[in-house]
Amino acid sequence: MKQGIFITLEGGEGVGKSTNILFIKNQLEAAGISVIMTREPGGTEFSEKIRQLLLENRDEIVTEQAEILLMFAARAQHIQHVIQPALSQGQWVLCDRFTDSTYAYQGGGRKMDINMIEWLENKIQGALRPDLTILLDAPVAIGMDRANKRGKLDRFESEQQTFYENVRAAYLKRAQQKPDQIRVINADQSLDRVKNEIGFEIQQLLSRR
Ligand code: Z5A
Repeated sequence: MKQGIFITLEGGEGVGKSTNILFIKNQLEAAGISVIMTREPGGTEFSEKIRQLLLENRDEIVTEQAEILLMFAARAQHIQHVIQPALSQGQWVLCDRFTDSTYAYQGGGRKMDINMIEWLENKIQGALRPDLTILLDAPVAIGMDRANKRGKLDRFESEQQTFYENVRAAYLKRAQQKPDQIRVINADQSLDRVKNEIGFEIQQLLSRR
């Protein structure tokens, strides 16, 4: 059976990943494609528990080493139990965040060693990489403002603006390094325009299929 296609959505907080993922799912289904929608950290019962651990505000400081290992622990479960089986059955997988988030948040935001991230990526994922990544990009203040309007902030959302500037810069650098995989969409425009641009990228992918 033909292997499915792996699409990821990336970007800083509040850029519109959750809003646009459903739009992509509908577009793919309209083209007759069977697709599953999932997210990171999370996607399995066990990984969702790790997500809770990672996002909850707590008094004990979570070390960056503990944080990155938990991200990859959740990812290992997710790949083994959800992503890989779906792709092997020919289903397309649409994932809200994946390893480019690790490069951006732990690499860019926390300044962790990129070689270590690469090492973990190779060990945990083997050859698995997204076929297409939609990177929603907006000035940090815009995303923070959208997230703030939602109310209580989680452990990541409580980070300072500089952290998010570094996350954004790391994402844009990655997009430059991986132009075949990562498509940057300006998320600082009306939702209709964002959807149009995402729709175009998905059409391109469908036409290459
Ligand atoms: N993390 C990590 O550090 N390392 C990793 O390896 C992984 C993750 C995988 C959880 O992610 C955290 O985990 C994340 C990084 C870290 N922390 N942060 N920040 P998450 O995906 O659950 O958290 P999030 O990015 O904060 O999600 P979010 O705030 O829900 O963002 P979003 O999904 O991109 O935004 P949204 O909910 O679709 O939109 C936000 C609001 O803006 C909403 O009211 C929309 O209606 C509105 N919106 C969206 N687009 C527009 C436009 N174009 N115009 C106007 N308004 C808009």
